[in-house]
Amino acid sequence: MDEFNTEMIKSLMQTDPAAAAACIKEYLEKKNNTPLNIAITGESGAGKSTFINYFRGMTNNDEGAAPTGCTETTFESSPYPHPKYPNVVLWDLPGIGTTTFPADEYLKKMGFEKFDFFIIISDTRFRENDVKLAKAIQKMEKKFYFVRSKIDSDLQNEKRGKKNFNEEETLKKIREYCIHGLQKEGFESPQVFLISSFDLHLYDFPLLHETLDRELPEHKRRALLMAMPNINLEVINKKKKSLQSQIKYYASSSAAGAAVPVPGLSIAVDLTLIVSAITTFVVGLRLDVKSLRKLAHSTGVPVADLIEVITSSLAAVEITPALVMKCLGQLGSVVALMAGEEVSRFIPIIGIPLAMGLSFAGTYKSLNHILDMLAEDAQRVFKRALGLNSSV
Ligand SMILES: Nc1nc2c(ncn2[C@@H]2O[C@H](COP(=O)(O)OP(=O)(O)O)[C@@H](O)[C@H]2O)c(=O)[nH]1
Ligand SMILES: [Mg+2]
Repeated sequence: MDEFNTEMIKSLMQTDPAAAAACIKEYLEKKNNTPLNIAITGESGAGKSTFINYFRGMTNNDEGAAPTGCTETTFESSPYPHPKYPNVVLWDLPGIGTTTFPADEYLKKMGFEKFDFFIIISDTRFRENDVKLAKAIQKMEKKFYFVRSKIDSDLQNEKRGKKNFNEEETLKKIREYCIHGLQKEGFESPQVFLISSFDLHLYDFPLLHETLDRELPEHKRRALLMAMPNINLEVINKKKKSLQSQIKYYASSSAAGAAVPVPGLSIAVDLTLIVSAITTFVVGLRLDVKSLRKLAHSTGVPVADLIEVITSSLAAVEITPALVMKCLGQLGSVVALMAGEEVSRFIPIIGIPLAMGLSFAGTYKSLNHILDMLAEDAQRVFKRALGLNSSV
């Protein structure tokens, strides 16, 4: 089902709650698996593969990383799915300069239709090939974004040679130089994003995310957001809000497919669904063990220091039904089962019978409470990681 079919769910809830639960689950799964295909193009050595790796929360040396620092020999695009969100795929395109194709031919060979947008990377000013490509992409009614890479090394070089080095001014100079070059090639008011793939939280990468977020179709935004590294507190907060908006579905499905009575909640809920909801939160907020280890590695902050600031018992561990049972049991007394405003509004819409409604409200409140705790943990981890070292 593409859209949430409230009427169908409502009648199913009365006749066959388990089928209703399955339907809601399918809806959630589909919504969480929206494909997003991002094409990364630019000349050989521009930093495409490195960007693809760091965007996916990897380093150039990780298993499954796109090979870097090599001469491009094959004329093929390679897909690199995000390790946590395989619906989000970054495509490593060969530099158009390594071929003899004109831009439109190149795009056809790359299968341009499947891409949601293009990122054109250059580690210097944009060259003729980049411009031809951008114009061809425009003609095919697709979006493109100019990214100027390796800003960290520009800044370092500039610092070395100058007494009164000013970062802001240097950035402005590079930006203007790129924009000016593009204007000469016939782009009226081009936008250029300055980035360092090793430090995605710095320079213009956050702005690139904001821009993409604004220009992508509604249903694709979530896919991009969840795949984004935690570059700032705002992204963490947006992830929280996005996860929050799905809790009502988890809760209604869990109540409808009721199975296990949880101590303290005094009503039956489907624990596997709650486990899966919490796992989604933990992974989305990058509080799983693997993400924390990677963060520790890239920032040089020991993983124990990151774990130290975590207060919830659900982060940095494997989420099991037993653990969730324990946590919900403890929450049972804390979280009132009284339905909040959003809860009472949602229950009649979806047609949940009263007894289930109680369990819905319990699950809803508990999941909200858990998400709040996890989002706070994610913010603390972010601050702790950034406090001592600047790279994320
Ligand atoms: N300092 C710095 N070096 C980078 C950055 N991105 C890529 N590189 C280096 O530039 C070289 C070429 O990068 P690569 O990703 O292989 O470029 P590709 O040929 O476009 O895929 C490698 O040695 C990278 O380590 C960056 O943001 N900063
Ligand atoms: Mg490459």
